[in-house]
Amino acid sequence: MPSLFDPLVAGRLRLANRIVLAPLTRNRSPGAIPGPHGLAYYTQRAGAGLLITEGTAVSHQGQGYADVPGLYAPAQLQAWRRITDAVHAAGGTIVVQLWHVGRVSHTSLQPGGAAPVAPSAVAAKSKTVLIDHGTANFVETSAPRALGPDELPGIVDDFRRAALAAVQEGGFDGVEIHGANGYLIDQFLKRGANRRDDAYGGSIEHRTRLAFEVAEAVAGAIGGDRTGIRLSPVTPANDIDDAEPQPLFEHLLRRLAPLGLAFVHVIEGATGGARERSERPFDYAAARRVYRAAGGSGAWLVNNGYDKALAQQALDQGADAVAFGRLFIANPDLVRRLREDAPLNAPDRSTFYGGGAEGYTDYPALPEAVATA
Ligand code: 8OZ
Repeated sequence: MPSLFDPLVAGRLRLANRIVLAPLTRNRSPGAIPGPHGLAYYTQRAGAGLLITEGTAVSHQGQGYADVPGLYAPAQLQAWRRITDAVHAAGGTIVVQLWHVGRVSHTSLQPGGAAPVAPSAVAAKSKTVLIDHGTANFVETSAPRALGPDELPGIVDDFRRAALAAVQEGGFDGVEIHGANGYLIDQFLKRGANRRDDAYGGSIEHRTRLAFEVAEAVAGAIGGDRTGIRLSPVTPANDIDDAEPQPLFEHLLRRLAPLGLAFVHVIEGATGGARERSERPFDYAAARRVYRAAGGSGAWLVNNGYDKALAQQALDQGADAVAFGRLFIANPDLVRRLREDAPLNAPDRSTFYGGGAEGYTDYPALPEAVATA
């Protein structure tokens, strides 16, 4: 059985170990341009086998939070390029998370102050973050309008174009499609948000269409072997729900299998919360078997509330790598700390969203080992 510290080949990605930086929204990119401290933040964490960036909007319409970065303007791509160059110089591998929030947005963040877009005109009972004079405030999301069928090719194309720009101009090693946590792709997947009766709503086949078309377009543009996707079968995040997640996600995984993706990244349970939801049971091992039986060879990456022991147990049970969020916020040298069973810094929630270097790049690494003569 591999250990967390063994290397992993995931498609075209070469991971030095199986400890992954989870994608983490930090709201420190004013003007949607990766901010001044992002370079240090990612470079400090380059010891991870793989760094997955924070959610990064594929289009202005895909924006739903204050001060999160994008991939749709030259200045954004240039700022990312400086970060990816620094991560590569530090020996790291980095993919960008492609994000369209759908209905989890606010008119003040949308082009022309328009309503956010969604599969159906059903508001999410959830909040987003706006920043006012440097202070992060949680506000209700705005009522969305339903996307017309003629608009969906454009959204698929936004993901494709962003993926291509990410690797060609941003210097990324690949991308992760954000298909999780109640954002646009997850909104199409799940009945709670998708009330459509066209080719993108209703049956499981129809509800998985957008996720598949995005994955197919991105894989077609940059190669499946440097494309991953993040899924959260049962999370209630952003007011998302589906009463029958098992057949839904097994169908999606069967469709994704032939694309030759580098990895499938699964959030187990409620994002950032309970790993089991008794009201929404899900058999992750069965889903993985379905994916493998359909020929899916992508690395199986798991996430949510892992510590070292639980992570090693996941590898023993067939996962290929484990993504850490909160532990990686507070411990830039998490790989070393886990290897040495060193004490861990505790994350400070009050600096998760917005602000500057504090709580972002100032968590200390362990001192360098003193050479003994
Ligand atoms: C926390 C705050 C804002 C956004 C996600 C991108 O849940 C997010 C997110 C998390 O995937």
